[in-house]
Amino acid sequence: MSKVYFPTVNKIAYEGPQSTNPFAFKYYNPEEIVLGKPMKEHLRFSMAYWHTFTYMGNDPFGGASITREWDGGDPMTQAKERVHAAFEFMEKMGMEYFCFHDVDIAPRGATLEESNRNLDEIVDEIEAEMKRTGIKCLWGTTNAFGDAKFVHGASTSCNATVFAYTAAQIKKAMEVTKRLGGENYVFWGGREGYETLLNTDVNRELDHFAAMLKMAADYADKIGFTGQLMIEPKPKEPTRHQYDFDAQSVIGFLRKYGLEKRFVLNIEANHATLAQHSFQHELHMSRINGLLGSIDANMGDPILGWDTDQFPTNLYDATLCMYEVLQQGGIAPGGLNFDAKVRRASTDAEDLFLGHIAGMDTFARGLKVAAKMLEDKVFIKNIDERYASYNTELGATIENGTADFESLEQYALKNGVTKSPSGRQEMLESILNQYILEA
Ligand code: XUL
Ligand code: CO
Repeated sequence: MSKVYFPTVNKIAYEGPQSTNPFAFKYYNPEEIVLGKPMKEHLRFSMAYWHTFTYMGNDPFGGASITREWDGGDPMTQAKERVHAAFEFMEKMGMEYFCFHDVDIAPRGATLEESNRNLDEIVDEIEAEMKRTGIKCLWGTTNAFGDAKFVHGASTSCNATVFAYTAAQIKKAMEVTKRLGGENYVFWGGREGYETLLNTDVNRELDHFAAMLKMAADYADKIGFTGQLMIEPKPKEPTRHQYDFDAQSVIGFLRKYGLEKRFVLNIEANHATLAQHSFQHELHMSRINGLLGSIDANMGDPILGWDTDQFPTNLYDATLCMYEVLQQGGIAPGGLNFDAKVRRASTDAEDLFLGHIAGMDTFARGLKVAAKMLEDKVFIKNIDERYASYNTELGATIENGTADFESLEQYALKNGVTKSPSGRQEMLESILNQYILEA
């Protein structure tokens, strides 16, 4: 019998909304059918290896505040303990996916070769645990931002040897993700941005960034990695100006370099709010461009205003997120990855469970509300009516490209402008409330 890391917690079961047991789901009922498929297939929840298994409570003003059962020992022993603790955790949570950076699972070595060897050894352990439990890999990624060599960026560094090292690191992480059957691979440009234009050639850096992505896509094809490749937008942190600012900037960048057929977007709630957007805005912009690939489900704090990566408990955001997902026909092969960490003062191992339960219940409820809103077509009907003037003869000529300035001038001179319909925003927000409360 191997070591048990969470002896005080049993498998988390669905007990329903009346339950007062903190270690039970109130809304997440994995097998419950919503719009023809089980909840768990809609939601595809994933654990973020970094926040759950490597975050020790550090913040800019203080060091570790948390100690874990798997801490201590040499880095490789600790990494192996983490694997076993992580799979025990996911089994108890009933989570079927995880996401990882290369350095979350295995310690960086003194050389690239040593780092790669460490990875291979840990991946053996992960593979065995995946086989034992049936848990799968949603996505892998590379941490090309933490180490000092990435001080000026990775593929956008002014230093070509850093570019080469980044390529090597991505190459290995892609191979590992493929080996683990990862369904996606993510690029978050941790330091791909700039601090001051006084020392930066943005044009050149963007060309380099695109070159790296093109090589990554080519390598994926070469090794037969068929998962989705995804870019995760974020406007700032750590750099003042991240190149992947938001969904629309990334879409423009992908189109400029002809990469839009190979990359989709991984949208994170807290990154959306850092860009002064709503979570739904970023999801919507990605979706209507056919580029919504996956979701980092967390939330920020409007008072603090930085990337706090909290477990999502906002029912409005979760509902509107699932509303976008349902309108797209699902999120697979992406999923909902909890890129979220417990608060620095939530120091018990139990808090890891309670945080995930809170997030899973919130999205389960959001899913059910969104499904009902969609079924009833409440908002859709209203939107259709709002644009009804485009269904007239005049509107049709504008939409089908047969109108020109002369024909429109003629129309305006003859007919003037009719009264526009009311936006009815207050009524619609109140209907949304009604669905959240009653659905
Ligand atoms: C950082 C962030 C990352 C990515 C993966 O803000 O969200 O954890 O999700 O590198
Ligand atoms: Co993220």
